[in-house]
Amino acid sequence: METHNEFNVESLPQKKWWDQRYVCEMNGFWTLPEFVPYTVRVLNEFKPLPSDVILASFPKTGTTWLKSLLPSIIWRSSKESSSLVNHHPHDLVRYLEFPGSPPWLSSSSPNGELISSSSSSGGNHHHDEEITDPTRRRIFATHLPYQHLENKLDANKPCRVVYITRNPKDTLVSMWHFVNKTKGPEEHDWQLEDAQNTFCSGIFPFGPYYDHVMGFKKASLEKPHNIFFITYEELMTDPIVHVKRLAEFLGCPFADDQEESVLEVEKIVKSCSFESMTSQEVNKSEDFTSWTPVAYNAFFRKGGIGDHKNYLDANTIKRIDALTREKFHAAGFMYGI
Ligand code: PAP
Repeated sequence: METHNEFNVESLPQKKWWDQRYVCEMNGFWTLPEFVPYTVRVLNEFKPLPSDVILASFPKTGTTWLKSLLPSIIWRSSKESSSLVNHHPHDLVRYLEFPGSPPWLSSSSPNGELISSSSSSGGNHHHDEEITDPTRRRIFATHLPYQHLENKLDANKPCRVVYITRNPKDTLVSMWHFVNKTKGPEEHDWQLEDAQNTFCSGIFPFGPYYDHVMGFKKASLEKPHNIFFITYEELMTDPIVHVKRLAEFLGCPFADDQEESVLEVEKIVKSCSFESMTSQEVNKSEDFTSWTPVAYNAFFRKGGIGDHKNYLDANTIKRIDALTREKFHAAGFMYGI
């Protein structure tokens, strides 16, 4: 039976994570205060359909990439195939818990594929075009931890979950860049040293990172038919193999060894690559998204493996690696160093 969750921001423990920004604790995980009521709505009201696909991730671990790949794989036979030329991936796949009307209730797009971004500052981009095919499978995204969603994902006929993670040091560096790029003009820079401290302490939006990853990792081992676990590094090293695996897991496999389907997979991988995505006008746009005051182009920076080496000093790497050994390796997950 579902439990009813009652949280209100004032009653939750709060801690500063940077400058004047605070996070509050909900059952062992930290979130932004403005997300609390929307998170409560997800926990109390969202009922996944067995056909739903939920992309789960800790921030900065490959969400945008999978928000391109999943629609390209799942909706590939739809007449209104969602064009990555016209749509920013974050408009194609909405977060469940972000401020705004819940995507599963969207009336203008019954499947929650797309929002209207009429509140964005520019009017010339196509990212506010509507997709109206109601027969399409719904795809949602979330940064919520497995520990919060467990009841929903354990339903009688569970939906499918794809979880992506990324090595902790690149995740931290990516988040540090993102915050400094998107902060308000009145806010101080987020110093890298502060970013490291909050990352390691777990007092970080959606943190602790390690508990987030381990929640989905363990669940994926217990329920491999429902939870697909992949790393950013695996996907980058062998995208063709993993796109095929994803399609199989999602119940929409590509035909075996037929030239046409080989070309189709290659086309999807290419169109979702960092190079292709960053060449699209919609992804270069400095307009703000309608669901968070962040420019569309902020979700693309460098896109690669190992950029932390250009930013973190030896002591920081040692500190994070020690934590990785303690949290991942000791639990049998040999990843992240
Ligand atoms: P989010 O949680 O805010 O949605 P998310 O998409 O998970 O962010 O992470 C952004 C990172 O993915 C950025 O990494 P970087 O800072 O190290 O560069 C971004 O560049 C990278 N990224 C976005 N799209 C792609 C892509 N198509 N292929 C590879 N990496 C990508």
